[in-house]
This record gives sequence, C-alpha cells and structure tokens, in this order.
Amino acid sequence: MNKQASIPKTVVIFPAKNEEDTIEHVIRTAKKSRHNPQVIVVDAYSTDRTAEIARKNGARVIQQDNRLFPAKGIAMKKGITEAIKIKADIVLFLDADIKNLTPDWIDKLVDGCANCDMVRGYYQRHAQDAAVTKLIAKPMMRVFFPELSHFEQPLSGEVCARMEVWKSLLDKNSPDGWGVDIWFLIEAAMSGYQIKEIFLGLKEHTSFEDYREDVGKLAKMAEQVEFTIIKEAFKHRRMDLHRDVKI
Ligand SMILES: Nc1nc2c(ncn2[C@@H]2O[C@H](COP(=O)(O)OP(=O)(O)O)[C@@H](O)[C@H]2O)c(=O)[nH]1
Ligand SMILES: [Mg+2]
Repeated sequence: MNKQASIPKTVVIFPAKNEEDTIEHVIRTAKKSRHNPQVIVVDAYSTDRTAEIARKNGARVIQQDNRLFPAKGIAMKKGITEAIKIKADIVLFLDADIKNLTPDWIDKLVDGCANCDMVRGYYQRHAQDAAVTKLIAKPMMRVFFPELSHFEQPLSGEVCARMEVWKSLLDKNSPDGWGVDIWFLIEAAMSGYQIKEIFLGLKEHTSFEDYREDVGKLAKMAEQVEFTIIKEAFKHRRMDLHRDVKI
C-alpha cells in the first residue's frame, strides 16, 4: 500500500504487439479511471507506431525480454516485474486491441479486488469470435478442471489482482506464450485464491478482424492453450479424469 496517499497504487499493463490503431484509445481510457492508474505498455518490438504513440500518451513503454513469438506470457511476466519496481499494489492487465474500452471496465475490475484475490472480465462476443475458448479451453477444462468450468472466459486478457497474488503465481514458472491466461486461472485456483468473473458488456477487439476469415490463424494459440491445460492436468494429478470422457 502506498503509505503517503494511503490509497492503493494501481497499475494498468497493456501487452501490445502492433496495436497502433487502438493504443491511444486504450491508454487514454485507462487514465480516465477513478483509480488514477499508472499505465505500462509491454511492447513486442512492434514494427508500427505502437511504442511512439504509447509514449506520447503518457504510458511507460518497456520492451518484452526477447523477440521470440508468441510471447504474451513473456510480456505479462515483464509487466509484473516492472510493476514491482514501481511498487504497485494492484495490477490490472488489459488487451491493447480493445476498440470499445470504457473507464468503468477498469473501475469495476479494480473495485472487485477489494474483496477477492483475482477479478476477471467476461463479455458478450461475436458468434464467430473466441474459437479457442469455445473449442479447446472450455471443453478441456470441463474434463480436467471441472470446478473451474463455470468461468465464461478462461482466456480473458482482462484480469486484475493484488501484487502479492501476481508475485506468488509468477514464482510457479509461467508459460511464455498464449497458454499464460489459462495458466494464471488454473494456478490461482489451485493456490486457493478466490476468483470471480464480472460482466463487462460487449467486447470489440481488432484481433478478431484478423482471424474471422481464417480461423486457422489461431492454430498456434490453440496448440499452446491445449498443451498448457494438459501440462497443468499432469501437474495437478488430473490426467486420470480423461477416462470419464465419452467418445
Ligand atoms: N508484448 C506482447 N504482446 C502481445 C503478444 N502477442 C499478443 N500481444 C498482445 O496481447 C493482447 C491480446 O492479443 P490478441 O491478439 O488481441 O489476442 P486475442 O484477443 O485472444 O485474439 C493484445 O494487446 C496484443 O497486442 C506478444 O507476443 N508480445
Ligand atoms: Mg484481441
């Protein structure tokens, strides 16, 4: 807790890879939250103007640790490390490609942390959106982690927790790529943290425009999410549950 102000210091972190179309909007919107967050952008050596626009809009821009992609997990780890340095109390991750972000998303997610260890956003999405969630993550969670199968959006990028929660999870060796979101959910639950999901309305994001015509573009994400769940099932001794699957 920030002793001087005795109010929690909130940091919003945007992992961002070539998000020049939306980065200004999301940073400005985050800054309008009544939690007055500091904004960090963990940039993936974007080849467009993402980093420049982010700096101009008052974000602290840092580069992720290496150029191996996909690196959503590496970026989140880097963001948490940076937030530790600036003594954040509450850290909220948001995707940088959200077209319709509003300050109340930040307010609600941060407010939720007052009586819960982890708060996750869920939304209404286009019928063709969220293929990996619908076809990989949820069916596999129903088998291996049935007690977590009620989470609407297990791959949500909008997740808030106190710093000590993030720190304790990072110590457990998080994955580098797309598996990181489901990994944080499973590990938080297995650590006994209380997790809740809150509804944020419709989510419109630019990545959907990239894959709506060709869902094959999600193959790497699908593979990494799938193997993360399998590895977590081994780790938490859930593999035998596959026997219950009717095929
Ligand atoms: N730093 C960093 N950010 C990434 C990387 N891959 C994706 N992102 C960001 O992570 C967020 C979620 O990615 P997105 O492509 O929108 O995933 P989707 O919504 O599941 O399709 C966005 O803000 C991306 O710019 C990466 O390799 N490095
Ligand atoms: Mg997206």
